[in-house]
Amino acid sequence: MIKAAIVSLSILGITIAHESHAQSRISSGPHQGLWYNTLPGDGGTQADSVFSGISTFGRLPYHPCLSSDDEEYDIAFLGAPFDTGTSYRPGARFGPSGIRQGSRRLNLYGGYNVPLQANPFTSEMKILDCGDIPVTSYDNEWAIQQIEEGHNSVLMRKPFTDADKAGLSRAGKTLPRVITLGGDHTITLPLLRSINRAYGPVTVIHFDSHLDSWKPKVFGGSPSKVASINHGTYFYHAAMEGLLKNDTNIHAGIRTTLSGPSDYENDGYCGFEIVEAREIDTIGIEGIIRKIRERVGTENPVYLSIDIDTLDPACLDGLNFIGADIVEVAPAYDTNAEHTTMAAADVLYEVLTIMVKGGPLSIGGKRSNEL
Ligand SMILES: *[C@@H]1O[C@H](CO)[C@@H](O)[C@H](O)[C@H]1NC(C)=O
Ligand SMILES: [Mn+2]
Repeated sequence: MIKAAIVSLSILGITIAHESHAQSRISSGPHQGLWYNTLPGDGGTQADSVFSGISTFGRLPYHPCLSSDDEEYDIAFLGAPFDTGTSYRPGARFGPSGIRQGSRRLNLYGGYNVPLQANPFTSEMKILDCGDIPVTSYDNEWAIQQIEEGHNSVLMRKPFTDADKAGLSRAGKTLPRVITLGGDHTITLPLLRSINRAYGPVTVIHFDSHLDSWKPKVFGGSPSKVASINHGTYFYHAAMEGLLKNDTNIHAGIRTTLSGPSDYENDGYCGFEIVEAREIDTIGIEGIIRKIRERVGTENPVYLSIDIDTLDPACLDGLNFIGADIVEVAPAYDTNAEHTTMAAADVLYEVLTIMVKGGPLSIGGKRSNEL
């Protein structure tokens, strides 16, 4: 569906045709006809090829949401360039810009997702790239607070499409969805704190090869309170803070070494079930999908967190996703061919399509297309 609502302004004799979020182009003057743009999102740059223009996620329009709230949206991409919670190789502070670079070609042919039978770039839902949360790299405690407040500011706004107003549910608050570009995995703690302020405890699906629920004394040694919050422990803190709905959360793709079997016990205490990577050989992909679906149910508000070391959650269409992140993309260790950033962008394209198919959120975080 092509977006309607073309607003024409006449300013000093110049006519600007502005299509609300799909595309814009030079429509008058001596160069009319010289430029063209047939891509379904161009970041407002009027670039006519995937290799030109300023990078936004999927060439979506950019709006600096943290400095201005005069643009509404249903789904916002938001960068969290933080990597000082990393145990081994830092560099994910460059993840947001890397993923945007890797996402340039997502809608080269129009963006229609064949298996999911939807085009997230041409739906009635409005999707923006809100830029990055400014995050200090000198003070983790401060940075984590910046991420929580930055995310919460973008989350707690009236969405472009009010699913409740359309009579789809009782009156109440309806929120946009935020997809966060990390950042190392530590960011999921402040993101869940922000989500908690909107939804209370949520269900988490976590794609990763590592548990990330380690007790601080096991992972990192915990010499201080600040050090105890890192990319191996944030789920432990999230569970202890009551941010997770116990017994509904699940990891998929686990293939980590442990300090011992007690790490799995502690993980269960934190509220998770585990799908190990090797289960692909026993129960297969279908079995894994079934296990995840049975664990989370179709009604719980689900937060999706994807560590780039596991891939492709596209089979999870139909769940009630209220937000997501992708983390640990460190372009410095990528190949020159940008394989990792492109893979990250592709994964988010699947997530975005699933969210768009669910429709705008309604009260309590229910997707309106399922009501
Ligand atoms: C979560 O549920 C599990 C399994 O029922 C239980 O063993 C564990 O103590 C619970 N965790 C918390 C933090 O309440
Ligand atoms: Mn992780």
